[in-house]
Amino acid sequence: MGKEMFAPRDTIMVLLVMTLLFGASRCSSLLLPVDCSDLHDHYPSKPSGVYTIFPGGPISPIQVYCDMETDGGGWTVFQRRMDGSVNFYRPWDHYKKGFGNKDGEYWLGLDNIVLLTMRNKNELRVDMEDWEGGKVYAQYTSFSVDAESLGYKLHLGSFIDGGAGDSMSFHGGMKFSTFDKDQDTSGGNCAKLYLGAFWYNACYEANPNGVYRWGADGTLFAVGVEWHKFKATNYSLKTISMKIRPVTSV
Ligand SMILES: [Ca+2]
Repeated sequence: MGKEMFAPRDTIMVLLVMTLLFGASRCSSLLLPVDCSDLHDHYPSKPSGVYTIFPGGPISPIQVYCDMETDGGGWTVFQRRMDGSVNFYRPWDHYKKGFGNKDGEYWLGLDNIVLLTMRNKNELRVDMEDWEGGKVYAQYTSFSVDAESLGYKLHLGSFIDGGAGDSMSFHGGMKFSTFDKDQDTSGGNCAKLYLGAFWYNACYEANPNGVYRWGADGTLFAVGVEWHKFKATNYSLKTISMKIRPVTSV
């Protein structure tokens, strides 16, 4: 009996866990991580990579790239540019739902970003790299995005400089704009002018969803993947990634 008990008991445990899993109205953070930070808390040795998270509950899994290295790890990446393989000049519906490849370039989708930032206070980190090997970042003490009915308005906290300079505060309080939905504060259409999609003001200091170009290029004015406080106008970055992580209460 002593020998036999082991396997059946494990089976019963698995069944019990499955019952809890599918019967629960709220997801368990241990079994169904809500974000990369949750995953990192429970499995600290997991490397950076693509994981499944459940910010909208157990019936709506999404795949995302988790940065498990930068500043202690646990970052949920919602935007990433690295090689120009994905076209980011896309309409509203694409920015709402998300597009691209999770192990490469992608936009996670505004609805997912809303879900990820509505529950807890999150910080934002933007890592970027130029074509000369320079690596810098910009960080913000809080980051959240309102629902679509409010235009996906951006809320940003205080800036912390990691060498990039502050090119994002200019976009705080702005609604999101794409070429087919102009919610910027300019008389023109910023998304069409600068071939991107963002929380445009009139128009931008950061254009992370612009056209991927190989460094300095002024052929078309300011349409690149730009961060003005770092490399000024007409310099398209080699990489940029935008990531969030819950802030532990202070
Ligand atoms: Ca406009």
